[in-house]
Amino acid sequence: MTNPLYEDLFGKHAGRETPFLYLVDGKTWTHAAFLAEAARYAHVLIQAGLAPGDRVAVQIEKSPNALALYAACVQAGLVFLPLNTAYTVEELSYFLDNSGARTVICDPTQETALAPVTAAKDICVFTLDATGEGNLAKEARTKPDTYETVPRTSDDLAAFLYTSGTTGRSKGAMLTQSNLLSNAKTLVDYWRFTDKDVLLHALPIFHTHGLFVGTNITLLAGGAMAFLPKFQLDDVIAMMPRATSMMGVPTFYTRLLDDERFTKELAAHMRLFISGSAPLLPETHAKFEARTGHRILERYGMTETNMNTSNPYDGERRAGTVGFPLPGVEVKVTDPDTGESLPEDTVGQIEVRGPNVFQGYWQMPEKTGAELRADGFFITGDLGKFDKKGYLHIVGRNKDLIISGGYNIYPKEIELLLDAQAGVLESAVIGVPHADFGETVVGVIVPEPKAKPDLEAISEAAKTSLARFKHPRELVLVDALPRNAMGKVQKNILREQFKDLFVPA
Ligand code: MLC
Ligand code: AMP
Repeated sequence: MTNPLYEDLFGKHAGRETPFLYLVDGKTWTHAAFLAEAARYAHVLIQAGLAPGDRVAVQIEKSPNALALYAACVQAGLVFLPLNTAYTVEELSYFLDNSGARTVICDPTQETALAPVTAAKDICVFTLDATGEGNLAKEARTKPDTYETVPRTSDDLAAFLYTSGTTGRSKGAMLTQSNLLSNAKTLVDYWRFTDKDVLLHALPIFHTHGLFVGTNITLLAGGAMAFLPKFQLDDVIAMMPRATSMMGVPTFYTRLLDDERFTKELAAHMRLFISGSAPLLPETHAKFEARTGHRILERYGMTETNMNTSNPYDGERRAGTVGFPLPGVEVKVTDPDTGESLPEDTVGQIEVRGPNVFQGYWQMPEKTGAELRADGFFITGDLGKFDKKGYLHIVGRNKDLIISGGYNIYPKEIELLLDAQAGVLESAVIGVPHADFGETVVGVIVPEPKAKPDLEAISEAAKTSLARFKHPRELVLVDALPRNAMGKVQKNILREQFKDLFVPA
């Protein structure tokens, strides 16, 4: 096979006039229409001078066309680099610099804002919006609807996904064709996906969950998706009767449970509900079962590794656990000091090895070396333990990370911004419980002596630099930060102090 990822996900559907995407407005995209659009995009990109291995940065709204761009990149041997639509121009500028992408595809409304950045870096800009309009689509209309697939091997890079870091600098996780394909194959079997499945897809397609887990599995199994622009309750409820399965972050499930239209009858025909990207509270699991009779299947993954563990399809789906290592994936819990494996029921750091594990961080050998051991085990930064029955429990994180509505937020990035503001001596950013997002961001600020930092001006500064989901939802002033004997800020004390800010005790 000359391009395994393309052939297994896309190519094998060539000529199929069967539905692939069901849209909210009642329209349907067949596999054939989808592949033709992808082929046209591939022509445009290659004619613009891109060569196999080049990165293509993409920051556009979710749509069938946006997904076709993923297929186009795979077919043309380009490295797909999707970016959260919430990222600011400042953030995007970093990703372009770091990745060396010579092409960016953005929404037409963003072209002017991006111009100073793209002109300075001599980057080629294409536009594409959620309705399939923009200069990329316009050029594509004149192109043939087939494209000769560019040969690639399993070890060639297929995608870069950026993930933030504890130092405040995002890292490009390099994923090969086989990283993606091996995981998709495992999950199709484990979760029993077939060509009869219609996945209710309301996740964004710029992260592992919506792009690789949801989409790759559906394509590999030959099924279809009810493809929603985003998680919007009315649409989810309206489209559920069409679907057989759904994947979501815990916020999806708590929002559904808060809506009385989400009944046992509405969910009765569903085969499977899967949750991941953030901890699903056992309470949500229990409420969901009481309402619908379904036990949500929780699994655990990461940008760097795709999916690592899953509760079983048959057998007990244990609330508060992320199940067993997937076939072909090794998971161990180790002592952070010695790296030795720990016995069951003992908390340690979670390490993962398998064909799913990425190749390293783009041009960051030191960071790669610190997290990816020479023997292939990746140190996830999550803390957990195996119970007596072999289920993995995630009990915390060894990395300073906040997960809000399934988005990862690294406090350091926000602290650097807060520290740079007038009147701020230092700051600590923490995650506190939040009913909708699970956790939300709070900035704790120590003013310089006699200074009175302007909190509104600080919030404004956050707006220009940081994506909205990273903004502190509350800024509080304190006299000093609690520190241990080593001088390290004790965030656990701050988290305890501010735990009732959004969820009153
Ligand atoms: C949106 N906002 C968020 C937010 N999402 N703020 C904090 N955290 C989030 N996750 C902002 C909006 O910009 C808006 O700002 C305000 O919060 C309220 O918006 P909303 O309309 O309520 O939010 P909504 O658009 O409905 O989005 C919420 C969400 C979405 C949960 C549906 O964030 C989402 O789809 N999350 C999924 C993330 C995901 O796919 N993670 C997978 C990562 S991969 P304002 O200005 O109006 O106040 C991974 C690996 C693995 O982790 O294991 O899967
Ligand atoms: P990301 O870097 O965005 O891919 O997020 C990966 C992180 O999300 C993991 O390291 C975990 O901390 C967290 N995560 C993913 N799935 C789960 C889950 N089911 N339960 C708890 N945390 C999870």
